[in-house]
Amino acid sequence: MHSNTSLAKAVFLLAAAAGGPAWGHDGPHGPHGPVPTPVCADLANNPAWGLVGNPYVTNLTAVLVPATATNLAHCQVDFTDVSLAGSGWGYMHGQTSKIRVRVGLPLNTNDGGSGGVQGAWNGKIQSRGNGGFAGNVSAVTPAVNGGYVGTGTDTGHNATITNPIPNPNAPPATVEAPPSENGAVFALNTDGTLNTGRVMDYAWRGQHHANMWGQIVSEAYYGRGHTRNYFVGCSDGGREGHEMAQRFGDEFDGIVSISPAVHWDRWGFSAGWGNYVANQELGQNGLDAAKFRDVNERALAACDPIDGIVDGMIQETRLCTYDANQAVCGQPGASADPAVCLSAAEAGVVNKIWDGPRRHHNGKKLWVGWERGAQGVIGITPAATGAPNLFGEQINRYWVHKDPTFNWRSISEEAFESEQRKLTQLFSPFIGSDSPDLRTFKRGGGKMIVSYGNLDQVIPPNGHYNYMQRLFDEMGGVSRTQDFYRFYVFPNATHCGGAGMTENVLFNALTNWVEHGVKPAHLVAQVNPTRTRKVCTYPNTPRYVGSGSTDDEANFVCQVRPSDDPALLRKEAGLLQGSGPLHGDHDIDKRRLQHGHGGHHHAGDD
Ligand SMILES: [Ca+2]
Repeated sequence: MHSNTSLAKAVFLLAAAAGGPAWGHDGPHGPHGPVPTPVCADLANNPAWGLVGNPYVTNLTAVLVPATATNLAHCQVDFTDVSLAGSGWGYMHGQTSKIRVRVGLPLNTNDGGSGGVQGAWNGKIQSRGNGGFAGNVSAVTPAVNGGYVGTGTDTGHNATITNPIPNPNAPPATVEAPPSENGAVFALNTDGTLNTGRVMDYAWRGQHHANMWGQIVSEAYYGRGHTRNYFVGCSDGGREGHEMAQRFGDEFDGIVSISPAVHWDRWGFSAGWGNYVANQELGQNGLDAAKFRDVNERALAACDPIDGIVDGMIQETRLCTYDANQAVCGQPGASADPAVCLSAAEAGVVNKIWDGPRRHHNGKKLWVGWERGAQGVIGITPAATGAPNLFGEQINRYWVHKDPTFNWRSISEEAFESEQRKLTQLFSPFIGSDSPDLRTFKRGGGKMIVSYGNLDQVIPPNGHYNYMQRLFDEMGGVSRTQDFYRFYVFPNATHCGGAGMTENVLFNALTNWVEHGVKPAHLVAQVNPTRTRKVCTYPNTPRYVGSGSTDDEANFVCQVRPSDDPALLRKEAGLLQGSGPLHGDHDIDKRRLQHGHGGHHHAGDD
């Protein structure tokens, strides 16, 4: 027993004597009667609280984390979820899930918490998403500091397990081989087969389990259920948020999804298109990052006035059609510096990067390109090595070719399309995360706020306009979609932030909507210390009223539009679509997780 236990009991008995609430949780019995809630350490010591002795839980710890300069004190519960086992769930024979879960709990009254509905708790849960290939337990303190129970997870693989081997096709100089779980290799078994169990844990099960555990553990710790269930994530976490809405829509009240990596099977590989083009047309060293930076600066400057305001920002980057040939050495608009102006071949490559991959036989768009003006686009650096976009290249190397030393340079521009198609065919059912069927989520009252920065340098934001049209089609039109799902494009913002695209702005709008019924007509971005801007609900657009400072959002109105600009949508027509999500949720529910039985069966039963 923890040394604080008797004190906690005394505190509770005093509260009960003073007419404090009786929570009715059927906890352990002490010498002086029922004890409704534990202290933190009890969660890992006493079977009465449901974690100790649960066969699905291993490596269990529960510790009080003291306050720091930036974080509030909280109870941190860590364990590994081994609830799923065997080939029926996609693992190797004899293998189980190994989803590391962290639940961060604002202190309950026993542990000295106050100010909330029980201790320091606001009664709500906020699950926190991952980035990239996950593999590290996402931090819970941003949730806890706001009074929320926070959950985090590594989504079922551990990125600190590495096994680097020399790469005969450098760069990169080394690659990871099984049993490494770092990067995309976590899904490759030591026998060279694909571990679809680990893929599904990464794709949706890991985050879903973390959220369910958050509900289970908070009920034990506070002796009462949660009032609201939220999910917040950026990048891969934004994709996870879409998976939660698509697969477990009735379980969530609200989701913030920033720069979401939906169409994961398409954007990830196609974002590296520029590397394949540069490799073929410019050779080993590819396109110099300094040249790419310069031409993007020229594009930004050229297109800045399109929106009527010269302010260093392009409101609608899709309207920018700047041609990189204007930046070819000797052209009037080019840099005088021979180190950064472009050759004709380089200009051709830059135009292809902005355009995106096209179908070989008819020239139609395969996937979207990068927005003009976006700096630091992944993979276009450094010239000395011509390193590929490792994200998309890894997917292809480990998951499609299942070969750690597969040479990405063997893929020609012409072959790119078939590589992309293969990838989508194999993995869109697992991780496309782009089902537009959000009926369950909408019916349950769920609300979703989604954002992109129009200068995103990691995921080309243009792909989400395609998802929005599919969502409008599926969910009954623009206004019926806006009833529960609102999309905001922040000008000048980059991946996961910048130019006033902050989690706070988005999450405050979400809770105001969920808890007070206030639909956000627009958001307000603090673009820089002296500039605010309205960010309108897609497809509405901001219009300057014609007087007053253009640095004050009050001088803009959101123009209501029945649809996005048809001419812009036509330019992206015919993008490659996946085959939709794998049928069924392929998961167990909260009761089975909580009671530690029922998980060891074959997929198809679910
Ligand atoms: Ca402008």
